[in-house]
Amino acid sequence: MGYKVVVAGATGNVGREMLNILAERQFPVDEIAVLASRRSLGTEVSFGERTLKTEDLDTFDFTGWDIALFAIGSDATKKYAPKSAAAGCVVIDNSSLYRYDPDIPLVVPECNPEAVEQYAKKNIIANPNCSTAQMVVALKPLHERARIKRVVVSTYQSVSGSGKDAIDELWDQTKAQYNPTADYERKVYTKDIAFNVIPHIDKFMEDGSTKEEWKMVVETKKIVDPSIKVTATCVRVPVFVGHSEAVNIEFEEFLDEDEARDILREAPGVMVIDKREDGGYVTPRECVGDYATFISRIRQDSTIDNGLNLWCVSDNLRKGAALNAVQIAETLGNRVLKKG
Ligand code: 11C
Repeated sequence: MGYKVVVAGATGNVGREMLNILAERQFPVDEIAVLASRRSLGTEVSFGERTLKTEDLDTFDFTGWDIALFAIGSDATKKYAPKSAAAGCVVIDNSSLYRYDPDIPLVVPECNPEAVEQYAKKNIIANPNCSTAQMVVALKPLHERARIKRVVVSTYQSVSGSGKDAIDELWDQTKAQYNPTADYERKVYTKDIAFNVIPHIDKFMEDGSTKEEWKMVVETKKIVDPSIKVTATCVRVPVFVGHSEAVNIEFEEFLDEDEARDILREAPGVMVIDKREDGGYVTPRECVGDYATFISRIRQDSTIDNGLNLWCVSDNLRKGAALNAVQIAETLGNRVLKKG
């Protein structure tokens, strides 16, 4: 016996990936419902070999369904997640709405799988921000060995993190550079994204940081260890899919770069590609469609006693969103619901 699964926001980038990954990983699905807002109603989406028609999120009755994967943004989540949770259908939510609620677990299954067991307080489990998810997969095994004190991270985030309109904006602006008669309008970003980089993701906070940077700080603490200090600079780059991060880590104990490489080679969800030669590292184009978080450029930071640098790349729509959500569903199934 399997699960009755709902995917809300099934026509978006992340919703479609959720369906792909449920099918690819053969998640035990007995029945599936794909939900969309009224404006996308009737749109067809693929689930393995099947084509499914979307149903209306607004009128859907969650009673009798087991798990709902939500990829609909915070405002819609606020309206529909409590409906699902109250009907007994556990929500795994990709928005930021519930991540910081102490009664709601924030889970990356490679790091804190046991946290799913806290789901019942509100029948909701939160999925982290994409830039946090890939970083903590690398941090957690290193923290277990040498205790991380502080992380300094700079991100290079793809436009797919801002949704489909941002993908179109990069595409249109890029074409317009070579065709002076082509016109484009800036809709998503406040500066040009083609042939440029923008040090601004999400809204500005009072202290001058952005909400994306704040999320990396707060979510790393909640998932790995509240004692870890994180400082982040998040930057949008003209890449379609795949977020990259340059991560500097200061440990309490000395950790040799070779040992760190060995630890990461054994770590779940991590693939080390670190050859110290031309091309012996991973770039975002190579990680698209993959499940792993790729780690390259592992090296000692000789400016401090116990420091390492590394380069971390992952498919932000997969590990950063849809894959992690499906892994949470798998973990919930294996540890708690136990069907399938
Ligand atoms: C970006 N990380 O790349 C964002 C997208 O909190 O789930 C995901 C925002 C979130 O723009």
